[in-house]
Amino acid sequence: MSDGFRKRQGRWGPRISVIGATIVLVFGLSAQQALAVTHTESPDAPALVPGQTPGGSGALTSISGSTSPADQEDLYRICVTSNSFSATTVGGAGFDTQLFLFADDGIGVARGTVANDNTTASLQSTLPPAPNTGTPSYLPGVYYLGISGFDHDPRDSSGQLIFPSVPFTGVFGPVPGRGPLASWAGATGSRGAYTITLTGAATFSSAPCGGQGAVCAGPSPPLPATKWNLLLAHG
Ligand SMILES: [Ca+2]
Ligand SMILES: [Ca+2]
Repeated sequence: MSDGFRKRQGRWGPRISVIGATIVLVFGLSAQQALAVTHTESPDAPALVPGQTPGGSGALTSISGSTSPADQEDLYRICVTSNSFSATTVGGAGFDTQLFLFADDGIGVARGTVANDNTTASLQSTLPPAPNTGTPSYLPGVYYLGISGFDHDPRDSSGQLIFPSVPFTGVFGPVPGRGPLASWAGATGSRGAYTITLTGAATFSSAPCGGQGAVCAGPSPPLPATKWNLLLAHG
């Protein structure tokens, strides 16, 4: 090996390492970004099961859409992957939103799981991660995520509110004994464009759901209302 080669190797060796690390970093980020899905409503999402199903595969990080006087609510079919699930319109909407999560019981029935109208600081909404980390609260599986403007609420087949309506800042489980989602009704107020930011979610066709079936089969019992009400009590 000539002295000239050693000098060239000594000069370029670290740079090649840096370039290689940069390539790995760039391609690594690209692979991660490719797994994240952001969904835009198209056409208008239905109000009832099965809702609209964001396509693609991998983590679902946001859903954007809109409501209007003729389009009071939207429902999306998603996969909840863990207790880290959360959904929020804070910073993502200019109107008074409400968010609702329903568990798919395996036969396409949407059972109330958790709901929020307002955060303590805004008229937008947040469904927080599950409060009891010791046991699964969000059984991984298929869920329906609903959004509406205040005060248009989901109801069961008897016309009963599935979730408590007040206080507006409450994070509520379903009212005991209420049935699955059958209709929406109530006051119609401000509507508009929204972006729901998600964590702990994936598209319907992704693991652990893989489309209808698999982990999603069978009942996904909703968290007892008291669990969520405790969360509210503890802020
Ligand atoms: Ca819509
Ligand atoms: Ca609200």
